[in-house]
Amino acid sequence: MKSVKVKAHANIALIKYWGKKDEKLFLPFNSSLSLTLDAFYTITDVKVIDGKSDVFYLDGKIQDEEETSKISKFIDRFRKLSNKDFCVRIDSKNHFPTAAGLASSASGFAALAGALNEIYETRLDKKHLSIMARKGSGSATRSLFGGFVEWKKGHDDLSSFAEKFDDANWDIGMIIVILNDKKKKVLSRAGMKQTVETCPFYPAWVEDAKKDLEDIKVAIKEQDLDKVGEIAEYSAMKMHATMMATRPSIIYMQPKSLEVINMVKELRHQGLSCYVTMDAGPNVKIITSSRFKDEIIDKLKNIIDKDKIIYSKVGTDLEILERVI
Ligand code: 2P0
Repeated sequence: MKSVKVKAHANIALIKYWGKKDEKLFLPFNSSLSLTLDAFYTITDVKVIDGKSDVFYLDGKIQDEEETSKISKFIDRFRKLSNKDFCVRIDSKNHFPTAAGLASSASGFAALAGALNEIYETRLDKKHLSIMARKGSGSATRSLFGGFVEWKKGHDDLSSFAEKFDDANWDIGMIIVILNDKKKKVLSRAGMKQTVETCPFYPAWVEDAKKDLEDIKVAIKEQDLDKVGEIAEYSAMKMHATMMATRPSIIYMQPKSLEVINMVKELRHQGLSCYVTMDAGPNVKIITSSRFKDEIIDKLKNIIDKDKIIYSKVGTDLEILERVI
């Protein structure tokens, strides 16, 4: 029986993607740039089955019709491209809390796209696979690659894709502070739409993101942790400002998030290189390096359970773990 097992890592944007120009094609208003994380990943098994509909297991639980039909629509793209109409059973396991603002959809759709490319023998190269993954979830387009990854916004289906910008073969990593691993209230997709439609500052966000992207690319090439962190923090805080200035306002930050942010600022004042970024949830990610991480984690332990603090190094490209075709 044909089967494939694929691993893809999560990514955290340093220059954030927030808002779609085209909701059907998942074309973003601005280009983004992320760091792939080693400690958070999805492993997806896909097997050919005899049935007339796909079967979808997430973290060991069979998914209902609604969830399965979303995935089936994504699989249909591969069925159409390959002219093969067989159905599949998917077993996807997230090695981190789902929907906690840690972008499990990114590694999830990246792993799924990688597995479907094998099982349907569509032979898409990484660029075209990234275009496919994008249509599952925007941020998934970046999770096919390790290191620093740029998602070029493009202007149509074929020009919007991600590619590796830099291997990140230097001492940079992230401390993930998990403040809430429950499903979030306002999903990113709805939050983005509301921001585009009602935030009066949104055009400024789009315009400013261009410069942030150019600046961070220079900082990455210089392997300058402080510059990279400073620009990333700026991008994240601007994104949260646009979310807050919607009608009604969207506030992902919680009191604990602010406590961590203030602690990071204080540690920075004391000379440690550390900067925050946040996504569509209350969790805080601290951009730092192995040199500073222990000292930062020690401080964090005063206010957060130690099992909710995870240091991650840089993750690698999508990996095919097993392939029986
Ligand atoms: C990012 N986020 O760049 C931004 C920053 C959250 C905040 O991409 O609608 O799951 O599937 O394209 O990719 C999370 O949103 O949204 C996200 P869809 P996605 O990582």
